[in-house]
Amino acid sequence: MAIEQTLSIIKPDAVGQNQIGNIIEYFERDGLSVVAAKMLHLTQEQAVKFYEIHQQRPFFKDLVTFMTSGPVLVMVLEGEDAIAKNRKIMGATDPAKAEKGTIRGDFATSIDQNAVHGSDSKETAKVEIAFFFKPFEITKRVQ
Ligand code: IDP
Ligand code: MG
Repeated sequence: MAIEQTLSIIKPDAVGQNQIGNIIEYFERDGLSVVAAKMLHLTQEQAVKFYEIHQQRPFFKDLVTFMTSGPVLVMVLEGEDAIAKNRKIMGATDPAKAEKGTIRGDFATSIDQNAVHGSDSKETAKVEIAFFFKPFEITKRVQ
């Protein structure tokens, strides 16, 4: 295992429910650290580009509408095995299948309004981090 960075987004449903602090606690509790963060209200163009891999899926239009419906918190999380660890902390895409104690199990209300996004591989983490952050915006933690 190695120290990795991954992209996390707290989605408009969870931001709207004032759950930012509670959700970040799940990451920190499991050893992930926030090394970059910004609050954004995604434009239609940004959401389409970010999710372009899903362009052909039936839910694409709804996904873009949802992701542009309110502000999001975009973060880079760092830690041991961060990409897989973040996915584990998030829980399954469909909150009905997500275990209690995972973010989606505890905060998500439906498969489309599912509280958080997380990169799913080393390659996507790299691309997704670069989508939102310039290198100088990502900090080095001293511990
Ligand atoms: P992930 O977020 O767990 O990586 P993906 O399959 O990459 O899941 O899907 C991206 C996002 O698209 C999901 O988080 C969810 O918001 C939405 N989504 C995925 N599958 C469905 C679906 O069947 N209906 C509605 N929305 C979906
Ligand atoms: Mg995904």
